[in-house]
Amino acid sequence: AQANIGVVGLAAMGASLSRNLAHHGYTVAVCNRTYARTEHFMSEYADEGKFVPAKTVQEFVASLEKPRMAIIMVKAGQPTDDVIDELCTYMEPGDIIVDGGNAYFKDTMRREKEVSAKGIHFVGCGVSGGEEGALLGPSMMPGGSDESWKSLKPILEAIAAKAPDGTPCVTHIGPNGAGHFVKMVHNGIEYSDMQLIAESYDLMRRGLGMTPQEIGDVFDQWNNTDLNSYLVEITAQVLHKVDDKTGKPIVDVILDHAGMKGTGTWTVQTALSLGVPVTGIAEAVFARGLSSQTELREEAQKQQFKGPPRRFRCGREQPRSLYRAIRQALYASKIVAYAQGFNEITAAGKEYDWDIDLAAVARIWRAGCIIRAKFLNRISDAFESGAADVSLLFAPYFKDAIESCEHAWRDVVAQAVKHGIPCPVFSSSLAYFDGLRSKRLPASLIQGQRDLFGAHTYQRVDEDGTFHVLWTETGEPEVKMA
Ligand code: NBP
Repeated sequence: AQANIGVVGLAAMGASLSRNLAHHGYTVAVCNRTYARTEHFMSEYADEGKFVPAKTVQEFVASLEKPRMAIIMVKAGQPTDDVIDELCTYMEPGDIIVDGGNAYFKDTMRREKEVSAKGIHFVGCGVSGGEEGALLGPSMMPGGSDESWKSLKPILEAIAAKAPDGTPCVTHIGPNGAGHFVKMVHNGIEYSDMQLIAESYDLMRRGLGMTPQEIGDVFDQWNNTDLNSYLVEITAQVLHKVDDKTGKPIVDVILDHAGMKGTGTWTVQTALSLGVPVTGIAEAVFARGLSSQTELREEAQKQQFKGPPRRFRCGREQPRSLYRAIRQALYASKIVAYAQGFNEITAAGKEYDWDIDLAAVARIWRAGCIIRAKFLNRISDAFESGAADVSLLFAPYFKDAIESCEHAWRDVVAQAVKHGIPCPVFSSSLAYFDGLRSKRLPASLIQGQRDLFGAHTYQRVDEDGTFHVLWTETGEPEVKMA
């Protein structure tokens, strides 16, 4: 045995992670289903550190020192199961398999059960930050046994991104699927963050008639505020970019169909089954879905639906105050999206018996991942102090922030609706906030309806127990459906 750790799968992510490990002084065994990829890797990067290339999984396992640690970085789904099966053939009790792919957390729970039954540790580890993160330092969310964490901790801390205060962006999230669950919610929040930025851009572009360059400048300014984040920074970069071929802003040349790989959808499906409203994330996923419904959108164009003029009518000074208002709407909606995402993690923690430290989760998202942002410091402080135990929105800092943004937030949503510019995440986040702060909701009427048509029963405000109204003398609904 010559290698400290190994990586199976040398496509973009696996190659970068292997190099990152080698840059930190580890001897890394590398293996890929198609050996040509391993040869290519060695020809490109062999001089960056100590690598032990293996032609087969058997050779790969034999090259690892004990307890063996192997990180899988292959396509999620069946390929991951195939690699796990092969590794298990040659590994021994006490060895550790880490799946760094984007696995669905329930697959990770199943795999952990199967692999740990053989005495081998299985760690489902969310890895965020794409190829660059994997190379220079990702944010990592490992889930698995305490024992495996003891062995992995020094290595993962060495290769992880470092937050501005120097803390490594990795923590033991919890048992079995906890790490991949938190990574999934991270991606869901990423969807809402991106959609909110896109809605802000659209309001400035179509509502205020600003150019991409001007809007890019606004995002640059916003990056010096509470909104400071990687996504705001790269948004300015995209908006400032001019297409080489046409000389037009690149944003006008790119087709307006947003792609997705499924983690946003999982976040929403899981939230639905846990009964947690994640309206901001859901609307962001649906907005991408609508953007890609090419035929439907083309047909809609042919209908030539009438609508209000999209351009806001405003005086010379008004645009400046409007884009200030848009910034506040963005900040308030962003806080709601994070509050909802953390609520989903809390609910899953209860459902699956994971004891997840939410302050630690916020801390490891401060660098290396796509949603890295200054305000995650505030979020970790809020969870640390216990002020956000029920909802992030109730922590004093965020309550103040929402209250100071509220007027502008309503104004922006009202303007958007009035002028026919869709802002699904701005408006659904506001509706969530208004629902939350309402003492009574019209759900009482819905319960009445349910009791009438289906005898679903109801509960009373003034007495414990379950009740049913005899809505008619015969007990049958009076109004029969046709
Ligand atoms: P891909 O997701 O494109 O997968 C390609 C790798 O999977 C190649 O090494 C390929 O081997 C291997 N593979 C396949 Br396909 N089927 C296999 C099988 N049956 N047995 C063994 N190996 C198999 O690679 P990636 O983009 O580097 O992503 C790796 C993982 O990291 C994925 O789960 C992805 O979701 C996750 N992730 C990606 C990003 C990102 O930004 N790309 C970010 C975070 C997480 P071959 O060379 O023989 O075809």
